[in-house]
Amino acid sequence: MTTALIVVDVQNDFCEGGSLAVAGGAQVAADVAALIESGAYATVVATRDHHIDPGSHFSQTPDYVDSWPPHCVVGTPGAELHEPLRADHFAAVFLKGEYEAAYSGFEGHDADRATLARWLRDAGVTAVDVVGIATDHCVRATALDAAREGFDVRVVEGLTAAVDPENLDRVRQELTAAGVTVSPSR
Ligand code: VGL
Repeated sequence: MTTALIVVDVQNDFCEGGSLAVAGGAQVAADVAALIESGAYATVVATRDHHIDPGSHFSQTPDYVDSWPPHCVVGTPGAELHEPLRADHFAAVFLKGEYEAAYSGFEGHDADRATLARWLRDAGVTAVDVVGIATDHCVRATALDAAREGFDVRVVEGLTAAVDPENLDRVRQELTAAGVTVSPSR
């Protein structure tokens, strides 16, 4: 079994100081960078929110459920990976959401227009560990799609940060029901 690490949306706008800051985001960036540098995974990929004009996904009066303050706009610092994460930590980066909301990394594409599912299969990956931001939105959606695509999926909750921690019980149940393992740590 070849397990890849999928690092979801650890971008400046989702970390402290960003336009859609999620508490604990910067800690996730530091911990995930250390994990990658430990060499624990032979295959590591990232997803990035990559908005140009995503319609009603952006709002000046966001409900923080279906609409959000503008974030991760292409070409702005908020769209960049949060340090100490760097592009060269990743074998491929999947961009999503140019003109619509795209919570799942499986909606994205890399520089060669490969989808995440295709790329992982071509790399011989059968299992994925999913970490990143936000547990209750893009991590959730990416993990659910990974399970639908037939991968063996684990969410490492201690390496994620949630928009609303009150969502976590529901999200854990939903993931578990879909066959995803949720573990506190690696
Ligand atoms: C996300 C809210 C809006 C995420 C993205 O990365 O989880 N959350 N857009």
